[in-house]
Amino acid sequence: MRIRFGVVIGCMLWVTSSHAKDGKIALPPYGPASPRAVNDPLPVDPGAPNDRRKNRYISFKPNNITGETTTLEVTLTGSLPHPGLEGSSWWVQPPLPPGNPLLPDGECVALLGPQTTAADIDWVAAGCRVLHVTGCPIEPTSDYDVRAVAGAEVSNPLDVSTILKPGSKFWGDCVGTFTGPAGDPPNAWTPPNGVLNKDDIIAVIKTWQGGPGGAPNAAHLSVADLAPGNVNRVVNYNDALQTIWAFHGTMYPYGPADLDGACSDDPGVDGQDAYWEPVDLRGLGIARAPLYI
Ligand SMILES: [Ca+2]
Ligand SMILES: [Ca+2]
Repeated sequence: MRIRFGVVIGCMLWVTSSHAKDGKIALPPYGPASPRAVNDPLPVDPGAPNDRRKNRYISFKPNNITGETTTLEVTLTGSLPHPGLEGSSWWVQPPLPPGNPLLPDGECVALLGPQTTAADIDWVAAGCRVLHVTGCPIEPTSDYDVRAVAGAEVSNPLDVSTILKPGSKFWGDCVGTFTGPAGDPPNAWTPPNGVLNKDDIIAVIKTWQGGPGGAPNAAHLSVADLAPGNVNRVVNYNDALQTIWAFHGTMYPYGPADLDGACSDDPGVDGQDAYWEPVDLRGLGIARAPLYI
């Protein structure tokens, strides 16, 4: 645990600026009144189904001190899709209402947004033993630092990364292979294997068909939810088609994220606009025909 001096200096400058502007000293927009120790966020337990790299989610344990609250900051430290955004930070918003059929008990989903709307939350009491964070800033082939903040106290960063680019392509590698009923563990997808093939496409389609009592080879929501740029926390035809396009060589199509954590140029409400534009696949002069659903 340590005090992050950049935050302290930033707060001093911010307060000074506010004072000079209107003669008042405003309180910071988050955090309790008194600094205190804060636990470091932790990786998901080794061997757990979510202990893996993903495309559009990062997953970790908030690990706040029992009965106390923290605000979670996510900083982009490395990016192949948008290196110009490296160093940018967004803040985890309140967890979305529970009940998503693709999420086990004790797991939550939250979006990224600006600091002004950051959530100061007892994440464990909120039922978020594991937190899956998504949004436009979470992209494949990227690295992030996650810090917990409580007043002036800042945790050590937890380093988390999304998938490595598979082969000559840059995204869509969701899983490895399906273990089957005799596998160890049985009926589970192994972690992304650096290859984008039929198994990744099948995993997304089976998750789309899944849900409560659905296909036994459905993947986790955070594994199969790839689209649109402003991730919608459901797995449907759009996620399946994006995986197919990725298999055909289409590069990651979304972003960059803005300061609010949104994709300002997200192609359409559900990404459909991207399908209407013929694409020259791999520069070979082969135009992809529009696909109608
Ligand atoms: Ca794969
Ligand atoms: Ca989706």
